[in-house]
Amino acid sequence: MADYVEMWKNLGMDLDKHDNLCAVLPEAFGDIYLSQDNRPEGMGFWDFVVSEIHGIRPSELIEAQKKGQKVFGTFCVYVPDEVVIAADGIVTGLCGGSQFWVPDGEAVLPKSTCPLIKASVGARLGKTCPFFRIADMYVGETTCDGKKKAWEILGQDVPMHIMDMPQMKRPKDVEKWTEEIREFAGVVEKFTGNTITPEKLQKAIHTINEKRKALARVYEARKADKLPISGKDALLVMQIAFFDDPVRCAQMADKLADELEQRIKDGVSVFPEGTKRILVTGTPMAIPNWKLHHIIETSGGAVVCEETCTGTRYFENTVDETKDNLDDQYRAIAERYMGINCACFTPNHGRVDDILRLAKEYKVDGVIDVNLKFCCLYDTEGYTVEKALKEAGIPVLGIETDYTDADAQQLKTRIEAFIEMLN
Ligand code: BJ8
Repeated sequence: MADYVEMWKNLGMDLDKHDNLCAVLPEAFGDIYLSQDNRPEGMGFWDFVVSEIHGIRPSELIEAQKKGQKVFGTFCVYVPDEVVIAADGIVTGLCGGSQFWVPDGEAVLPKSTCPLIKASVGARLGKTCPFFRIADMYVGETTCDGKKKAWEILGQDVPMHIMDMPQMKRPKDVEKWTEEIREFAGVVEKFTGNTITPEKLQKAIHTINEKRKALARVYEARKADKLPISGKDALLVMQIAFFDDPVRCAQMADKLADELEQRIKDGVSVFPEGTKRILVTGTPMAIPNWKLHHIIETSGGAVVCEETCTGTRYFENTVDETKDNLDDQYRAIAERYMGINCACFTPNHGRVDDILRLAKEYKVDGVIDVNLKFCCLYDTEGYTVEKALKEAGIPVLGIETDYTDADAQQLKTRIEAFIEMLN
């Protein structure tokens, strides 16, 4: 990695602690990623982003700030990037995916909080992630109880806007979410000093739709009988999509998709024939949480799709681009986002339908339903998900895990047995 020490110092980071993180990440990435055979050449870009993860994009963001742009940090796929971009702002995803940040989160949160929340709070308060230092404003949402309370703590340290998520999907809830988006637009306009016009919003909607379509192409390639890309690599693309520049991200995902489509034509596969195809469902996997995918793909399985927020929930469905006034545009944005099926909604039949559909589309042999420890929402919904899968005759394994390696061996044993059973 190039020398970014001065930048990190100026961001008020804890350099000694941060050095420890920088020391372990390359080795982990080498073991998990670079050890894979026959990876697509197009992964070079995404590997490069990881190799410079706390340097290159943070310095781009700082340069943009110097030119007057504001950076908004988000934690959930319901927060509409389009609105921020229409006001010349920049969005960066902030969910923490490393155990490294958990102890600093546990200093202020109960241990029985989900690791994603603990890591996100810890990354800010421990001063060990440049993205958390750079963001001018955080945007939270009222999805789960743990997050709601975490916002109150983070809000003492950084400007914070919270979007009030509906908990149901009735027409009046879509109405409410439309209003919430309109209010968010007002906050963003005030914070950036820029006005959102229908033209600017239309352009922003198009930008994010293009990114969604490019990511969807990468996923489409994973439906092929011969898999042109591993699940680990596809997951990495998704994780980086949360914080990279959206236009560049779309270009690089399209380039990768071109290569994958060619690989399909050429019959190139990264897995031996007969490798069992696994759909992963459940809680999101923020970077650098590669644990489950690595275990599955070193246990005789291949992850062919993720029904998670670091998967299909992030890119499926686009916003209607034909609307030409703000009222209709906010409504169109609300409708697209309310189509995402997070376990925070009740009832949430749409998610079960999605899982059954994806299992068919990606021709899966089995499903692994993963829950981050202490996420009550996905844990509880696991009952309904697993029941529906069993009724459909699709083998399913429910697991619960966190960011530590303490259960890695035990998980490997269970996953190996599950894949063996699929044979
Ligand atoms: S749309 S999944 S990104 S809320 S933080 S709910 S794991 S206890 S992340 Fe999420 Fe938005 Fe839903 Fe997706 Fe559970 Fe943890 Fe809460 Fe979590």
